[in-house]
Amino acid sequence: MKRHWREPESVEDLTEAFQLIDVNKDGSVDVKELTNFLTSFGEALSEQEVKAVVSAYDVDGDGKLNYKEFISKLLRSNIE
Ligand SMILES: [Ca+2]
Ligand SMILES: [Ca+2]
Repeated sequence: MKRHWREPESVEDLTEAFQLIDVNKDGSVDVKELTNFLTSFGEALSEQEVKAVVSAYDVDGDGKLNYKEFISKLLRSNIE
């Protein structure tokens, strides 16, 4: 099943996206989860590219994006 990734426009969109991406429900999105998610939307990103995205948003440096990091960074990048 291929769907088109659309830019999240609201906190609700992002919350929904976060829950979809966080497959193992541990409260954070890791590189593997994000790679799988983007691939399912037809985004051909390598693991290295996804890693770069994650580290750009990873405030506390644990290599994963928790909900707060995910929401605040993505919202800000959309507003700017
Ligand atoms: Ca997870
Ligand atoms: Ca983090």
